Amino acid sequence: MSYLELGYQVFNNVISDNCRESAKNEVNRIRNLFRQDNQLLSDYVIPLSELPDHRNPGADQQAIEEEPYLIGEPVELSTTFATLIMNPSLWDIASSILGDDDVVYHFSNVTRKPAKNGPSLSWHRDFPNQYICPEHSDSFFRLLLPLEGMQESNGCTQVIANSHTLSDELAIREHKKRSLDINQHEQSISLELKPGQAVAIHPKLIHGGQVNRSELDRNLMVIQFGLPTHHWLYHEKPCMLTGLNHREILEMLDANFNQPRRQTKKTHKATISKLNTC
Ligand SMILES: O=C(O)CCC(=O)C(=O)O
Repeated sequence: MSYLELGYQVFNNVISDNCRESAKNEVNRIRNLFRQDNQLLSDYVIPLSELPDHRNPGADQQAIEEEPYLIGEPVELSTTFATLIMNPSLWDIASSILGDDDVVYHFSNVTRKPAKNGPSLSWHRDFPNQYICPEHSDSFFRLLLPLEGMQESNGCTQVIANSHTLSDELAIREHKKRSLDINQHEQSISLELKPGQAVAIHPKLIHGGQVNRSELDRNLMVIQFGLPTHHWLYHEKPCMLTGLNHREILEMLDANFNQPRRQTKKTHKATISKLNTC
């Protein structure tokens, strides 16, 4: 069964082991840099310690103090991530899910559940979201790409199958009422993925996840793709690549990473050059 029927679809052999390992090393490098100087990365990193206590019961408070939970726009921090999102297999998946060759990048992040202290994630839909959200749910989706195997024990993403079939209007009304039924937990499906696999999630599919108290990290690359549109419910301050297609991103990366003084956003210039020379 496919994306439209179930609300999610798993893809095999999406990225190579090399690419995954490089991305994992970069996550560790960014993590270490954040621990040394969290001001340098404060535009990009949300630490675990900022999450509400109920999401991480019993976590070691000292360990989570300077531990990144979310690394926003890793593509602006590291050429490894910029290279990763340019992988043609990701764009092929985006085209097949959205039913069009003309697809654009919205944003990405790495959502982390570090070994022993990884937090849970409340049930939610990505439509509507208050970050980058087109007016219609059928014009975007998120691709979840784990950087290591993800199982129930290390806090894999969980979904409520078929919960995406309501209308956009109803999804917006439910979001306003905050009325997601948490008993749906009993019907959840754990998306256990092997290294190299990825899963496309429908924006209206309810998803969440449990804490990670295992010895294994779980680092999940989340990438939102969409169809070109001018109709938005929300559109936060975009990343420098937001709204660009594959060719335009290549041009932008060439301009920014090869000649950073010419076009890189002023606020990010120092960070990018520091990270790239580490
Ligand atoms: O961290 C996860 O398991 C899923 C991430 C997620 O829910 C999202 O990006 O919408």
